Amino acid sequence: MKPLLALYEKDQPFKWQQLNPARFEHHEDWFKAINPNGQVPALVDAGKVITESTVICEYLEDQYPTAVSLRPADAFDRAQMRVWTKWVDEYFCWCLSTIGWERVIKPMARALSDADFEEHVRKIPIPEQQTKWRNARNGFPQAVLDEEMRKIGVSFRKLEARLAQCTWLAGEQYTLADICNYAIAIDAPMIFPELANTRYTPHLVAWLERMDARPAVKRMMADCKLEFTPQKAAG
Ligand SMILES: N[C@@H](CCC(=O)N[C@@H](CS)C(=O)NCC(=O)O)C(=O)O
Repeated sequence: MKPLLALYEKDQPFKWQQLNPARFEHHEDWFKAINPNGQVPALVDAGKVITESTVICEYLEDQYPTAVSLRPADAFDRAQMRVWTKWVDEYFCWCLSTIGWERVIKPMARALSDADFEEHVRKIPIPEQQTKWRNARNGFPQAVLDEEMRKIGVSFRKLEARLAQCTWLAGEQYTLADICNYAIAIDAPMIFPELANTRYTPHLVAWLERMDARPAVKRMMADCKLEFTPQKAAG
């Protein structure tokens, strides 16, 4: 979702393909020839491959300096933007991801026979991801799930505190920090109503509504019909 949002905000033409994790499409050889990690997203631009969702967003900003700039010109504001993109990549996305894997990948993996599952896992190029698939199939320990839920609560409160101070995460300009965090926090009030709601996190809820209302976000949602977002997974 992050690169798609950046592409729509910058109004750049592109072709896209959604891969289905239930069919392990991202571990097929044709896709591993594009991204040897066997993970989405990957961007192919002028025959070159760019991976890592936040890096792709920065690349789009560098390569296509359109009238819509998703990075502040001011060095301090730009640093704030990167603090927030780093935080979502290193902390926020991981706790949400574990809950998503528990709720969606686990049943998906359990639907396969032991032999079929192991055959798919053998095609996963990153050993840590192989372990994650196996852990998901076994079910994450309750202590791990509890800790991840605690971190999700910490994350929502952190976003709430920031958004009580500024309109957007990097300050007064809409930036990649908003795109990268929205891609993870979207639907938080629906999926975690006890942690994200108008009473406890009103500024977070208002920011999500501001994001939902952006014309580029609406166009992206209408055109792309995302079926495998972490939010849908977690929900
Ligand atoms: N750090 C990478 C993470 C990519 C990632 O975790 N992709 C997930 C989907 S959101 C994936 O392809 N998972 C499948 C797998 O690892 O088997 C990024 O931000 O692009």
